[in-house]
Amino acid sequence: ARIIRLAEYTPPSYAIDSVHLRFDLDPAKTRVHSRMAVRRLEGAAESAPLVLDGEDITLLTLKVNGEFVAFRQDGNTLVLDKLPETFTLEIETLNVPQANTQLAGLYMSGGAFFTQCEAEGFRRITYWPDRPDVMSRFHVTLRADKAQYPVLLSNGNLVSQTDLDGGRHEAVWDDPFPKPCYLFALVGGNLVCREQTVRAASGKTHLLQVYVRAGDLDKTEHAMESLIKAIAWDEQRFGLSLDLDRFMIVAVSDFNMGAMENKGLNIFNTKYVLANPATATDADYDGIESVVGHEYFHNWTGDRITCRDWFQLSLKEGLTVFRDQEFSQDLAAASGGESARAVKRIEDVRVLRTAQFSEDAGPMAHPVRPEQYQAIDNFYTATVYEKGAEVVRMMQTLVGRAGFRKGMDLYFQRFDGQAVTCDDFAQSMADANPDSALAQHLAAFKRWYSQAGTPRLHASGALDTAARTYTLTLRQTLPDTPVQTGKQPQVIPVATGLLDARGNALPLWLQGQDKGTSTVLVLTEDQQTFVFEQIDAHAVTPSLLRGFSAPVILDYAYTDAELLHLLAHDADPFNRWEAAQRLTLSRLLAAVRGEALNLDAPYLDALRAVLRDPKLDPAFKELLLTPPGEAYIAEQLEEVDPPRIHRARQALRTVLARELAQDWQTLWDTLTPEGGYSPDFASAGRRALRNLAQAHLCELGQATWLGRVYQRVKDADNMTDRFAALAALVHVGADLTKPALERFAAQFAGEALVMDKWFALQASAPDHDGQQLDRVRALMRHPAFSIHSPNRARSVLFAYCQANPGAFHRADGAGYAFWAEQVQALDAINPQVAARLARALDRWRKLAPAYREAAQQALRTVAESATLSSDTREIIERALA
Ligand code: BAL
Ligand code: ZN
Repeated sequence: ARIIRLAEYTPPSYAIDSVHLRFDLDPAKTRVHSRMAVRRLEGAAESAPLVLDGEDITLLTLKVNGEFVAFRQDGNTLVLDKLPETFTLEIETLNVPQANTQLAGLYMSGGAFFTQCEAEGFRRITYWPDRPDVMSRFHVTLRADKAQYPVLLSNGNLVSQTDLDGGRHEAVWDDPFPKPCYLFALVGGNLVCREQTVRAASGKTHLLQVYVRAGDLDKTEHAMESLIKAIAWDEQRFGLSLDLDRFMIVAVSDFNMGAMENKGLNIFNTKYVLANPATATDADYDGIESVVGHEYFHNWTGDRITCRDWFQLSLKEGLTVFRDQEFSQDLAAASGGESARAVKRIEDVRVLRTAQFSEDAGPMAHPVRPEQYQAIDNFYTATVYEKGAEVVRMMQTLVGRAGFRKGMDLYFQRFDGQAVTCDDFAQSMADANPDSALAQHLAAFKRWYSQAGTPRLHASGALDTAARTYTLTLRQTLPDTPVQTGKQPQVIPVATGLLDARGNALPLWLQGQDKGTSTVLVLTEDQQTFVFEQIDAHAVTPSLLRGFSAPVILDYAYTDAELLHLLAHDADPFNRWEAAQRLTLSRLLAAVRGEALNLDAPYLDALRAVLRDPKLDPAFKELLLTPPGEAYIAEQLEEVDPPRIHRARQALRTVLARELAQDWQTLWDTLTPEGGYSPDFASAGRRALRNLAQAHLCELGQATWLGRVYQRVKDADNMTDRFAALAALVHVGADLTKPALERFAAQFAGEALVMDKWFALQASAPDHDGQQLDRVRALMRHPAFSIHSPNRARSVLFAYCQANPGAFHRADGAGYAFWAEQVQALDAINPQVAARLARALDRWRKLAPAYREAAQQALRTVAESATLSSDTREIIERALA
């Protein structure tokens, strides 16, 4: 397949200033007529050809200024030569939406029409220069049978709706903002909507709509509330107002991604829209709030200012993830105080360290701004999104919140309405804050965009009581990654505090300056020392990288005593959590190495003290008592035996269940619900901790507990508690598991999202008896399973191959053979989803030999299949390279 390189970027030769699109929608034959006003751009040669992309569509007619003209076909592109400076280009194509199983372009779901155009779906609708730096005014006419498709939506404002002959009708939409084609969307179907008019701070009123299938309207309140909060937050925090009269969200059950920020017409996976207490968990409520926020925030960071090319994807994604993280933190803090902010931060860092750090250490390692790709869909990654967000967060750390706002203002002042680059964003931040460390070290800072790999931050400290100094030495190393070696130092902000022996925060003096009790040290060289003065202490424990101030691996030789000290006293809640994680991790790693699991009294006492501390949030306690995940543990090892990791982690849970049994019981008794279900931060935290207690109590295997939990599956008044109870039974593999699962399935057979959870829970269950793969195969034979539905495929295949390492990795290779089968089966249907599943073997080289050989064999099997998509081929080739 062709490799696309950033270094080969050239600007477009032609602009399409406006386009009139007309769709005659029909599942079997949709005609798409497109009339474009085209203009040769300044700087382009008179002989410059116009290159149009197209894929899986039939060209019916092509006219320039009303005349049929000759054109060349080059693979999937049409090339037009000898063009006038300005002209009208008319193209008619035929689409077959019902045959579109890739869910990119125009497709059907549940008898309705939907589109997904990012990144390169528009070319599956009509011929077009499918690149984000071609921005056009879209005017769209939709025609369809009125009875079957009463709702016809596109971007922007509704101009007219008219009945046509033959039971058809027409809707005309006009989007006042020029946009790249990846932001185009249409929806046609039998949908209902919740709507609300809101008045923004600017005084303007806006119509907000959330469209769903009939029967789901009672699950739209939270999405609507989240949207309203997002609008208010963006005005308040960034001075960015909604620029459209109407803003629509449409839910669809078959969707490759989470959601899509099409201008004024966001299309969402139902998973991120639909919620009521009976069907959605607290995590679902949180996910909806953050994804609704995310897509809404794209309206400015993505839609008003978009990417020049797809290498710049993090320009909009890293920034928008940062914005949605800040939104969730601000909302949590508004109801749960500052410690709620820390809880959100910990949750985000957990995702980053699990998904992104492993990506950065594996065959798919790529910079936040990748330099090459075969299939851009493969680069919607944790690196571009989550590490990209960390890069933006470090900018905020270096210039301060107010400085960051100034940088955002300058960015919009300079680039509103344009398609730009990551450099443009960083330059705006630096220029708005000329005295900042960011401006001073901009070139070095921007290596975060160009260098792949997770930096290691090596720290060591020396106390000199005679000189009253504490000298902290920081050194950074950056590993080689595929195709990148010999890296340069990056700019690493290290938020730091120092604790004395009693746990008090020491005043920080650096070069005669008073830095309070927490300061950001900025490491810009390979190695630097920072000398804290006026230190009056006999012992100093450094609290480093507070709030996880940079996406690095911190190497500091903490003793257990120091970690227990930080866990007990650190003013930074993130580092209290981190200290507990480190204490737990070192015990787990010893167990994985084969040592007896030793949960010593000081460690257990520290955990008990946390559980009993009335000042700590339940949500924080829950995070602190949850051991690092299996994938994260695996990353700490040179050679990985996944079932062994699973057993070690399970053994730890069992000991924690036993040793802290009284505390779990107390938590269970005292964290009883207060009033009816509400997804707010405090209530969700109480449920999370109570359900963690319940899971541990079930580990003890007492019949009374298992019976009580079975009863909760039957009568819990909300899905969070019901599902936690079911999960506890599945996890321990109790006799009651089977009836509980059956009862649950009977009750929620009509709720697709709940059934996704039911499938995923079983597919990710521990392999108690060596039969787990057979159970997964049985799940695939369930009448409600369909590999065509991405959510359902993810709920079984991904839950087993990616989220269940202890069961998936088998020395006999049966898990890998299953994976190979499913990757190939999915690839023929939906390459984007298949390529994601393909990544389950990213880290095969780290596996212990028996697994490794079997995994390599499975990878080779997939590599040898003749019909592989470029999406999946790229992943497999990189894994084997
Ligand atoms: N732009 C693709 C989906 C998202 O990141 O919002
Ligand atoms: Zn996004």
